[in-house]
Amino acid sequence: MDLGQIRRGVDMGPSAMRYAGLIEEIQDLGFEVSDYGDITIHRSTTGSNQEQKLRNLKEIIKTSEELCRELDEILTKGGFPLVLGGDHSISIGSIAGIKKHYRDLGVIWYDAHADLNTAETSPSGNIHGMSLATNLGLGHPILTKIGGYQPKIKPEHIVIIGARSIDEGEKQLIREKGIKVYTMHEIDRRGMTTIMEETIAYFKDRTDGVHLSLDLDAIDPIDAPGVGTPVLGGITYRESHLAMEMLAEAEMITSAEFVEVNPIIDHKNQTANIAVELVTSLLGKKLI
Ligand code: 6HN
Ligand code: MN
Ligand code: MN
Ligand code: MN
Repeated sequence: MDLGQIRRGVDMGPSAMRYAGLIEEIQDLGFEVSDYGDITIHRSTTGSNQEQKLRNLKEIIKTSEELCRELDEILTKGGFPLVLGGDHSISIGSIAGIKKHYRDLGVIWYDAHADLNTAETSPSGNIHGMSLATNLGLGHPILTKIGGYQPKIKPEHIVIIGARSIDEGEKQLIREKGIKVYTMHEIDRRGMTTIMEETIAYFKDRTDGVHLSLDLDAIDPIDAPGVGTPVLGGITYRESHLAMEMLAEAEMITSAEFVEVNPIIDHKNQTANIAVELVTSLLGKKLI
């Protein structure tokens, strides 16, 4: 889906990751893979595109409800859901389906942005910048109630990692709700090892499952250029592998999504390749 923002192409992200060998790489690790295929997106050619404050709201709701049902089904069958984006608005549907299976779901939001806007604070009207707020139960009720309930996530069950572009309204919300954020400043200053150790310890006693929502724009655009909203000064390629490897070692992650890969902007599928590599590190691939 690419309806959560304006730049076209991010709906091709899942194909790019499949072409980069995602399924084969996961199978090589010894897992059985069921590819549920793509969800059909109903892009309206008229009408709701004109909605400035919540662009493509109706279509995003439809897609989110469907994604929610599919993830509910995968978890009921005992699978590990791995969701491929698409822009970050897909996390509204994915977390709606996943949270049904946990009492206290933790979320790691690995992103250059906080995605904590609502229609009132958003500078763009793009719903991908509102997805974490929606999961907190903030914003338009038709969005926050996907799956028939809200909120999905408590503020104390969120850790944001890699943030470096946060809007004024989002800063206010972070302070107000006391959301844990490791900005690039903390990562530079204290190192990824410490940040991941703290994140893992933080979730250990608080949650009964942890979802990783990884926006490829968390990574520096030098390494991951194929994203719609690049921000200079990001997490390095190697730091990102380290983060995934530490999560794998902690056996903490119960579901994941990799979003915002845009092949039109990418160089030779580099960003999709990195996404696939990070998936394999998250699933336990070791260097030796
Ligand atoms: N993403 N904060 C900006 C906005 O429009 O709300 C950018 C959001 C980017 C969202 O990367 O998932
Ligand atoms: Mn391969
Ligand atoms: Mn995001
Ligand atoms: Mn982002």
